[in-house]
Amino acid sequence: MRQTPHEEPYLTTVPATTTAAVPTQSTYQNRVADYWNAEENPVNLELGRLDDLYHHHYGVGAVDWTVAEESDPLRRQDRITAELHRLEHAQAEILAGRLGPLTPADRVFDAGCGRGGGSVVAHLRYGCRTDGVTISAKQAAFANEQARKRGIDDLVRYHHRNMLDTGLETGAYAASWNNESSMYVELDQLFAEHARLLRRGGRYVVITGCYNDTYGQASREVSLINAHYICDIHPRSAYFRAMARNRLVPVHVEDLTEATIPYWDLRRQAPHLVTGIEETFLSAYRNGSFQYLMIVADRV
Ligand code: SAH
Ligand code: GPP
Ligand code: MG
Repeated sequence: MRQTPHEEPYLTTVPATTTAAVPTQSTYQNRVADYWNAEENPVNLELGRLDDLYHHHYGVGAVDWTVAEESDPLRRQDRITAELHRLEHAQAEILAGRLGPLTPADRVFDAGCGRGGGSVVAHLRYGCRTDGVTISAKQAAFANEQARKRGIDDLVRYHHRNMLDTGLETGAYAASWNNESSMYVELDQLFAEHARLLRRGGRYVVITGCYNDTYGQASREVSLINAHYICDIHPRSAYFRAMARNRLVPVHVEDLTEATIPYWDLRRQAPHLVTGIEETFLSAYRNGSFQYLMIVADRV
């Protein structure tokens, strides 16, 4: 009997487990996992709580500045929280919009999925089946619990794995992405894994902070951001070199730097949410050493 695409490869080839052993994990990756297992910043949890879409990325688009002018202090806090969430959600939609067209029969791979918001956004838009991978066991468990509460846990799944070595099925994915997670890994290894997982003609999208080759080497601000998140921001050029070496051919490149500055301008004015990294991001963007970039590529 012919099985539906939904039943077919998924249940047999993608283990439902959330805590599979993470193979070949370096000491550095253990420290990264420690960071994300411990992370409970209000700027992430209070925003996510609004609609149970938990994002670990920044926002894009124009700010509604009336939120900061609100006279009632508690109401001002709430309105700023909601506005930042709206901008982070807009970022997720921009990325998801570049993955398509996709159908419910398609599978997508969310590399470095955080608490899972991006996969839910993609699923709600296309009905596609998603596999998210995070190096943090706690995040994978949290994201799976969110999917269960939404009743989509048969289609939206999260795995505690290394995105460089996922164990997911070769050539089974119509689209894949890294949303602010590529600065934790060597790009050649990362893109080799995407190229393996994507079918020919599949779509890859990355949104990232990168340092600007025209500035020179990494600036002081870029180094401070690296230290803050325990990451290793790559130069812009490294993305294109590594894509070219791994069968990923850019079809669209968008500098989102101008679009993300208003988010940071609002965030720095939110005492209930700031983490202390806000001024560094603003300086990095404004002195030209750092860029917020989206690259869309085809797997050939
Ligand atoms: N893409 C998500 C989360 C970004 S935060 C979002 O947009 O909300 C960065 C994520 O990268 C974290 O979830 C962290 O666990 C993950 N990460 C870092 N190194 C990783 C690795 N080697 N394998 C899998 N996930 C990794
Ligand atoms: C977003 O996570 C930040 C990262 C994944 C690391 C670095 C990203 C760059 C673009 C350089 P978050 O939402 O947990 O951060 P925060 O707690 O500051 O909101
Ligand atoms: Mg955040």
